[in-house]
Amino acid sequence: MDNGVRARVVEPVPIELAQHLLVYKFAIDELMTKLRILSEEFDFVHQHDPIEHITNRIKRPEAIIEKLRRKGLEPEPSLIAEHLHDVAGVRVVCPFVSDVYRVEAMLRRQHDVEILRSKDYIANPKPNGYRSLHLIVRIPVFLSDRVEHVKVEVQVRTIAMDFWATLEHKLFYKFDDQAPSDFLDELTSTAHIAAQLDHRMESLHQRVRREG
Ligand code: 0O2
Repeated sequence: MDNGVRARVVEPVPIELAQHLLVYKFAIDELMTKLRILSEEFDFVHQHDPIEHITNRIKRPEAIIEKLRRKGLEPEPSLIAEHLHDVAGVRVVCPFVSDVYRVEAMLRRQHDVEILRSKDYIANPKPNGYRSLHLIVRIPVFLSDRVEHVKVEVQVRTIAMDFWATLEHKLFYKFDDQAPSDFLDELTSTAHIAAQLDHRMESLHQRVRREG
């Protein structure tokens, strides 16, 4: 039926793929537990919790298939582990910029967490002003008959960075990648304000630690 509305074709998700994604859920569960322990223990010892909140997501099977196709690959479960590193995603939101690096350092000290890649968009923000610390980590998941080493993308950012990125994502997608340049300039300018806010809050935080 052609009624002028373009239908979205939804491909069925192969059972094999759905089953394959289970291990990414387990990797997220393991990492969430590690991060919760670090948060609680650091708070107990230092009376400061470096983690405000943590969220996670597993990439939708349709998005996985689409990303593999974009890379010129067949949607084979066996290709996912090698070619995609953001199937499992964990986002750690911290109060202050120093906490972002503290969380990174604590993860690096865990012997069973391999840091495969680190992209510091705080030291080097994206041209649109996006800031966050991105880590690709690999952790062992102990299954009934084997151990799988699973990649997880960890984004660590402050509340201000998260505020900006969440709203930028909402606003930008309204334009379907065709946002006017003055709109983009204004968004970038708000990112600079968020960065200044982080800087000032960090100064206050350091002052409280010295004088408090
Ligand atoms: P979602 O739904 O958050 O997963 P690759 O992942 O290898 O294809 P690259 O360049 O290595 O691409 O990834 P990058 O840029 O290090 O990180 C991609 C993710 O960071 C994005 O995931 C977003 O979550 C976040 N991100 C990167 N740039 C921006 C930005 O300008 N604005 C916002 N709001 N978020 C950003 P996805 O896959 O886009 O979506």
